[in-house]
Amino acid sequence: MFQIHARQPWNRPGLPVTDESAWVSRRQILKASAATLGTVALTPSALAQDPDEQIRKTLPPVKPPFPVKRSPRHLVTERPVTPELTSAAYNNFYELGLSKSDPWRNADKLRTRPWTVTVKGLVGRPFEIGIEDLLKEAMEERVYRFRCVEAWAATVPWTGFPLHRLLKRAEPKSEATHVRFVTVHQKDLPGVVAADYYNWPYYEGLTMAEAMHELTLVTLGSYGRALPAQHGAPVRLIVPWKYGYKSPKSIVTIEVVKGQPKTFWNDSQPTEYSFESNVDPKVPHPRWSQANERLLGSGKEVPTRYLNGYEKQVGTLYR
Ligand SMILES: Nc1nc2c(c(=O)[nH]1)N[C@H]1C(S)=C(S)[C@@H](COP(=O)(O)O)O[C@H]1N2
Ligand SMILES: [Mo]
Repeated sequence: MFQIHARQPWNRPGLPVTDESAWVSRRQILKASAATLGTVALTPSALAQDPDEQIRKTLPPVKPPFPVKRSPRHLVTERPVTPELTSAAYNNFYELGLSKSDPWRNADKLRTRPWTVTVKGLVGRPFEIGIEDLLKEAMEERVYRFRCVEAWAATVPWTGFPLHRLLKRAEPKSEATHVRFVTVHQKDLPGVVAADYYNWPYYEGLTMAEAMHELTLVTLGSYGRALPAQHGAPVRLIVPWKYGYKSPKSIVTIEVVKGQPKTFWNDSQPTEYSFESNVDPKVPHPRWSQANERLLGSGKEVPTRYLNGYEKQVGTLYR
């Protein structure tokens, strides 16, 4: 698999390139051998080394308000939901490290309490909301396709509520055109320390129409529990028709602005990651095709869908 957001030669870190697909297959091999060996493999030390057990430990316990009711209007029928442990073990969250297994391995390093989200900028009523109050909002579970620009894809049940609820509460001014999002800045996180050539904290943006769209989800949970660190605890955005980097994790600021805001990946590699970044099989990345995608879990290759299969809902935004 290609190294996705590969650094340019002049800023490439001196880190060994971690082969993420090797991790996934190693996990499968370990599981397979454990199954073959039967009880022999289930000694306490073998169990402690079982990769699934290690990953499971990073998942928050299920407690109220989770799980919440799944929305029948937001389902994915043509592909299976990605197994929870597969999603939890293969992530892009550069603050927690640059390889796919770093985020879950470093999950305990992200501090997620206390947590406040500030909604500000060109609004009549700026406000702050604590994580305890965010968790009191009416939420639903939505199963969405998820597509990383690296050409892997997942299908994930997310729990949350539409971003437009928070934006309307803040009363955006008429001159506002865009919304920008900023991730928490914890300077001691391993990826932030290792990749000091990036412009931390991570920041992203959407047009006002995209931000106000019903599909754009303030996300507090996944797989019927609170978000684990590696998925962007305690609160992230999910924008299912765009490449994954348009879905910032661990958000602390939502700012309504005038003019297109700068974004982390576009600033870092402008020729490779555009502001819009809609999923589109016909627009190749400069270094690889986007015609197909690989489903996490099965590894099956399937054709990429325009707007990640959400053309019916969001197509009018781009015509
Ligand atoms: N703060 C922050 N948000 C981020 C990223 C990141 O490195 N930092 N990576 C993005 C990318 S490239 C992808 S593909 C998705 C991955 O989300 P997942 O790991 O929950 O599947 O998160 C996005 N949000
Ligand atoms: Mo991504």
